[in-house]
Amino acid sequence: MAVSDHVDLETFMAGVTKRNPGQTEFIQAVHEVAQDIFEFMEDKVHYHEAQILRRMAEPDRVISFRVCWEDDNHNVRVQRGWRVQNNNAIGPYKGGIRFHPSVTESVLKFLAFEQTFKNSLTGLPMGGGKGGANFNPRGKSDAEVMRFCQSFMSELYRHIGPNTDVPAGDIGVGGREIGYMFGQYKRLTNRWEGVLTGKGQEYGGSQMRPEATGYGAVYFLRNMLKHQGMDVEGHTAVISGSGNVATHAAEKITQLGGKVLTMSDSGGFIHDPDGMTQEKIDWIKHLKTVKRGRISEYADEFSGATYHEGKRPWDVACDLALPCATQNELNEDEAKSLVSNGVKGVSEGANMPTTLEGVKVFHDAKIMYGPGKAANAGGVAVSGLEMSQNSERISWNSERLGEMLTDLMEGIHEKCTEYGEQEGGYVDYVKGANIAGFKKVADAMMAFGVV
Ligand code: NDP
Ligand code: 2IT
Repeated sequence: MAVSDHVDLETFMAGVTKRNPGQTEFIQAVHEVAQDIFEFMEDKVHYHEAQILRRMAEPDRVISFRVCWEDDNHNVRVQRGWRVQNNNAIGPYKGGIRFHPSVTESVLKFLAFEQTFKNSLTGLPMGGGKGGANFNPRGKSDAEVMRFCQSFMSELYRHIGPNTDVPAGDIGVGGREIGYMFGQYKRLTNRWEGVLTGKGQEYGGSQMRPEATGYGAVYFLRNMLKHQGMDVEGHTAVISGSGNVATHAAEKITQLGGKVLTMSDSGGFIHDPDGMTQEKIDWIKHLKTVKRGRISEYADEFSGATYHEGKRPWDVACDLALPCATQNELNEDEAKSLVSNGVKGVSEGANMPTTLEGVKVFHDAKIMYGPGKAANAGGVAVSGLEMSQNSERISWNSERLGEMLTDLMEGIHEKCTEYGEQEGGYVDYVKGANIAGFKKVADAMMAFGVV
């Protein structure tokens, strides 16, 4: 069959849209990848004939289940849980679990699809998966969260395993939830094994895992800046979110001599023109993980800081922007605002935080733009290292893991430039990440034949 006989991008996307009605986030994520892969596959008939991209955009399986639990007032509550096992060509399914009221099958399918490319980029043997539930941890007691996690794991445990599928944290799932879920898995199976990552240090967790995503996103930004002869030092940064990824990104920017001006949550953002210090960042970590408070409280605590209710931080002038909260939190107008205020580099700690239109604005303006699947891969990379340590029954120290994380992020940056460097030196990191991530998984799938 001649190459021209194969479906084009438009026909391919029409099929994806038809087969996944209403799943806007999933369709968006596939579209962003397909644009680059169709160009890359133009002269590669074998990928077309094997329908490789179509197969990658069809999860191996989607498991959906009921999660019942009892709240503190003895009301029976019912949530929906999922695990999307997207692709295990290059290793066991691997990816986080998200507890948030906005979780739908579409959201988890997009995340599992993205994870497949991200995990491939790390160079470690991990396939792509994602799970979660439409459970809202906000305002719940520890006991309620524990009962929910136990009920969630009572179904999930039969679908996962250290060589099958290894979940971790994501939005609404941190050390506390991983602890409850690991405890339930162990109780149900009578096996201690590395079935989850992001575990506590006392029971097989890895040093540097809590820091890895945020630090990694800053290392990726530093690599992009270095490639153009620049550095983080002396630059201002606007960060969204105030969870695991955002606080560790803020910490690393600050350590490298940058000045963090903002943080946010779903209620609004705080602007601190004096910039953050380690002390202020530690205060936010405590606020969010122990007190479980709101970012608005920052403006009451630190003079000079202001709170902007219901707003996102992208109109604040800055050199660097790090969206670290959630998907589609930075749109076309906000991207334009960043560009007109002189932003130099954007590194995504979150998954797909910038809309397709926003990404186009950055590319047209030739802004250094690191997409989540490359920039935030440090988290899952250190999860991969946690799996290795669990299998070998050893623990590496944080110094060694810190070096490994730095090297892994440098390796990902190199892969992106290999496939993304344009004439004149501008790097299209989206294209680079998509093609490099795709190639490894595609070639593994080719080796397996039609399965
Ligand atoms: P956390 O739960 O620790 O923090 C999430 C933060 O984002 C909170 O500040 C939360 O505010 C905010 N947020 C969540 N949903 C929304 C929303 N709909 N609108 C506005 N703000 C929102 O999660 P993480 O820091 O772990 O995750 C943040 C992002 O990073 C996600 O996109 C995740 O997929 C991605 N990521 C995480 C990795 C990890 O290792 N944890 C690895 C790679 C990517 P509020 O408290 O108001 O809900
Ligand atoms: O989006 C992500 O990469 C994560 N939430 C981390 C996944 C993991 O398995 O560590």
